[in-house]
Amino acid sequence: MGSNDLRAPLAAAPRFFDLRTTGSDLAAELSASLAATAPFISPKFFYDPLGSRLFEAICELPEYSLTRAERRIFEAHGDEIAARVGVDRPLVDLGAGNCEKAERLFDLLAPSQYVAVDIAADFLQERLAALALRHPALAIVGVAEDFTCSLQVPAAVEPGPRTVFYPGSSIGNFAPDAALAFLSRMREVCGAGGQLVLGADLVRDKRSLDLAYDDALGVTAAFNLNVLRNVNRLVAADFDVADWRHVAFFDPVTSRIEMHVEARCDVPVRWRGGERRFSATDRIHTENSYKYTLPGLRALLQRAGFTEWEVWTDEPRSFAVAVAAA
Ligand code: AVJ
Repeated sequence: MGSNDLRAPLAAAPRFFDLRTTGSDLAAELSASLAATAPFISPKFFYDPLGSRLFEAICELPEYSLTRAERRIFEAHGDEIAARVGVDRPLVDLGAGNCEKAERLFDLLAPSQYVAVDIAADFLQERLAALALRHPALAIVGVAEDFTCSLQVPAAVEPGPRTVFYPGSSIGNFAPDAALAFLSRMREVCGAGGQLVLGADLVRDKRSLDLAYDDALGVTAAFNLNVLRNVNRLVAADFDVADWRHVAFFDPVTSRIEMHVEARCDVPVRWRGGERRFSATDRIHTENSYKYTLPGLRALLQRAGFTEWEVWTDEPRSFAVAVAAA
């Protein structure tokens, strides 16, 4: 209609599937983990809307070099990576978050379909709507699910061979046995002839690893402590964030970063389904982030059944991107 007709190009709305377990399953899981002898909160509970944004802020921190290191590897070796991965395949992005990493690969990989999977349903849906406007010709599928429990792909996802994209060293959240099981499942999702594109943070000096998870601005502290607010919302708990402090360190023996929230004083906490008194210095374990060596990474891929792979690293060898054939 005349001069008002300045519309965005027509884009098919992303199809969206919510495969999350019910809220009551999550609440039961949380309640049990808070009551455990060694209390813990799964890192998947970080990603409420504020937590997703705090994680984006972490990726901008000078101390948290992972995201930039990975991006530089894709910039420097994109053509070689694309040559191994192949074009015109469905691209299954696990833990898609703001979808920026995958979007940077669209030109190289020319995916036949983009499948973004994440536990943060609202955040994902919002980012996919914006993505669809920038890529009106791309078929986009959003899947909200807790893929750490069970990775399912809806029937709307084109069959294999597929490219499974698991960047950012999120594999580090899994203990070695669970990482192996999860990689084996990713291999099935790839299908014969498909490829896994995996990012893994590498072991380096303890000081720089400690700082990456305990930055000077306290952004990681806010990200970690915000989990208590999400718990308050999910199980009607009465955590007061001010009673807790952020603790994060690299343990060279287990080769992992551990994050905890630590009670500053004696605090009683109640939630729907339980209650517990925490004493000063008691901790709740909120995250592990395993760091790999190159031989360790190759051994893991092999044990998960991948047949061939190629690994690229950045210059100080702080991060690795592997492309592995299913
Ligand atoms: C999203 C799991 C890769 O372990 O580095 C960042 C999450 N935690 N800072 C990581 C995180 C604290 C991140 N992963």
